[in-house]
Amino acid sequence: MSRDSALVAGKPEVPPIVQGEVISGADALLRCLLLEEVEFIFGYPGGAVLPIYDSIYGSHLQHVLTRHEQGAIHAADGYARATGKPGVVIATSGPGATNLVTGIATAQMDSIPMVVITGNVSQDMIGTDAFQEADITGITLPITKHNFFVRSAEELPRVMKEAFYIATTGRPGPVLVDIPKDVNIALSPFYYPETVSLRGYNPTVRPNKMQVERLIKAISEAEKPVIIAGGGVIASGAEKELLEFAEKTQIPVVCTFMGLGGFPGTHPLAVGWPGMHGNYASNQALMQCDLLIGIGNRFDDRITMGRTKEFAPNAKIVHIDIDPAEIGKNVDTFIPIVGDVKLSLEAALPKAQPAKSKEWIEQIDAWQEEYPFAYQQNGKLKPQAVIEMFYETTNGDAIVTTDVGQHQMWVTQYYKFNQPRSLISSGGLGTMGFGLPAAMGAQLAFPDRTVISVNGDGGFQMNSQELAILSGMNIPVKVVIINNKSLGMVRQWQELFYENRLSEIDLTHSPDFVKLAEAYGVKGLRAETDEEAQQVWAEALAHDGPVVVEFVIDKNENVYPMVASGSTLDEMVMGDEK
Ligand SMILES: Cc1ncc(C[n+]2csc(CCOP(=O)(O)OP(=O)(O)O)c2C)c(N)n1
Repeated sequence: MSRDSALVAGKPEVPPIVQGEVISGADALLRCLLLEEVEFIFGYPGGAVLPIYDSIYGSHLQHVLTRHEQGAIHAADGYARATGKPGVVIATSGPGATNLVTGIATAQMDSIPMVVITGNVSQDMIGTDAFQEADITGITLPITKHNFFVRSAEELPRVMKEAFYIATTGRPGPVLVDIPKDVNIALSPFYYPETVSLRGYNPTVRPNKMQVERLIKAISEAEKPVIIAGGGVIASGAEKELLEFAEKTQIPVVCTFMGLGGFPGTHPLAVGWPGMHGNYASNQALMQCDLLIGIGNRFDDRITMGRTKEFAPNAKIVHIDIDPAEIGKNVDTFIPIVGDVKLSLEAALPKAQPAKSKEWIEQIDAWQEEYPFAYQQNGKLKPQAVIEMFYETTNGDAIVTTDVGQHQMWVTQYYKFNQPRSLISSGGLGTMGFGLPAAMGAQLAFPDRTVISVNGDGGFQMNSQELAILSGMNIPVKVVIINNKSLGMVRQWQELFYENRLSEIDLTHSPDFVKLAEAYGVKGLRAETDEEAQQVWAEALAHDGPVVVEFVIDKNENVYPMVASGSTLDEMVMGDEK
């Protein structure tokens, strides 16, 4: 291992790492992180990880002390989604470890690479209900790509090497490494392996040539082809290949929520995004197409509406995915292609020919024109207009994180994502409390970009304590609260499907968000009218530190269009606007 590979960007030189040197498990862990070129580690200390925190003291690693472990893991996740590099988080045993669970499940559902380090009690105490003991490998088994319990300081470097390898290869995901306290203290010679070889773990990255040929033939026979591009396009860095493939074959592209930005949202072949709150053209295109090419997507029930038999009923389905378990999981697949999305598109590109799709594209364009996302002005501050203002004032160049709820849908309806990794949102798990800490991680990775964190008044209050970090480290996130004084998305469902019996959604008794921001040392602004919105937003953008901007909107605003649960995609409720 060369000395240079142990350098961390922007940091003073790390002392040479000498193979075979006898050091503690905790010191070995730190060296592994430096060798993996980890830039930031988000975490929270405690008894079981004190040896690690002692090693961190004075080290070259940048540790971010969040105010809650959940803040730490979502921040690491936001860093990973913004950069494509693994996010790293550390927590102590017991409650520290269990506070990570929601964040681990969030990363797992969206295939985000993460290395999660937890401490545990000493091995002689395991299983005795010792103070702050929790079986975190048992708890996280179903929500990690893989997890490790480290038994000796000697095996720690190999385990760390494997953890980074598993997290970042194949279908990415979170890997947990649980290290008991005695391992952190024990001394052992440090050897960091150069390579990893894991029996039974060998992701298929190259697609089968015959299946690629079948795809090319299916395109030549199709008249109404559609591509549905998912998060796998972004994970494999295949946006250029997808653009070339779509242009060459003249196939319109629908992006899933996780795929937004994987294909430019303003491109003439871009249709929009499908599903429960997606646009009419995308949903019609999926229902009427005769060839559906799924690329790095998973036919989630927010798109199929769980009515998998009635989904794309006339289409031959092609499914390209690195994870063979995804193929045929939700929909019957005509042509399965197991492989890395980028390599699969590269294999198809030389043979790709234009499809007979001219009339089909005209039909989709007509749908887009007739049924765009639309809203009516009614004299009140409109959340849709606020999001449009974000898009216009940033030229679509910002990284936008969201929380979960109505505001999340408005962001994806009214902000056009043209670049990958510019939308950061919990798609699969739908985790409230995600948006603010994720923005912190993204902004640390990209200090010079505009990062906007859009939150509801409910979700914001789930991790608002992380304002302390924005303030303390002067991380210039523009934190937005779309305040409808309620759990808006839940209210919408109760209004539409529970005869307006509004049960436990009232958030009137929330803090004064401007004062709360100020209490943390963050600038706070509020807007209740269009005019104020323009003014305070200009002020927020001009401010070079963190800022909280509250936009007070009508509490009865709903998200449309909508496909009700249990309906099919062509049964859309268009709302007042259409
Ligand atoms: C941790 C968590 N708890 C509960 C939910 C269920 N849920 C989904 S949306 C929503 C309401 C969100 O309200 P708010 O944050 O104010 O955003 P809005 O919908 O008003 O934009 C709730 C409670 C969730 N997604 N995550």
